[in-house]
Amino acid sequence: MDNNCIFCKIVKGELPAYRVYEDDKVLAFLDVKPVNPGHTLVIPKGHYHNLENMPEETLLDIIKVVKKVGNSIKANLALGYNVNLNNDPVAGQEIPHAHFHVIPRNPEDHLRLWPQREYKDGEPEKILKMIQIN
Ligand code: DGP
Repeated sequence: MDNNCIFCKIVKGELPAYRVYEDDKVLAFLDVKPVNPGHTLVIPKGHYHNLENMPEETLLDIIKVVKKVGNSIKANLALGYNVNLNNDPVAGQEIPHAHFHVIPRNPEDHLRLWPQREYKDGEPEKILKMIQIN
């Protein structure tokens, strides 16, 4: 737990939240500024900054809850959903307590996500050398 962390305060019940699901390790609650209604954040109850800091068992606990939330959204609210984790400030992470966004999607939301681009000649090979895992 981090006493200055908003999400830790939500876990402890010191700040209010609309709780979609919780168990002893994971909490899912409505995002206060939803992309679409039902936009849910799934967080570990323990304080971890980002994906790399989280133990694999914790990640497994969380992804199971992401699936539960996704199932409920698809059964009751939307045709599908996006799962997103903004990892680090440069990627848009504002709250330094790792969280998955589960965002309900319907055709009429007209949301267009990623702008896309083409690779230049030789670029994929160069990038692959940088990030390939051996
Ligand atoms: P990110 O940019 O990935 O760190 O997303 C943070 C999300 O958290 C953002 O969509 C808004 C949401 N949020 C921030 N503060 C609160 C809060 O106090 N309560 C709730 N329910 N959501 C919050």
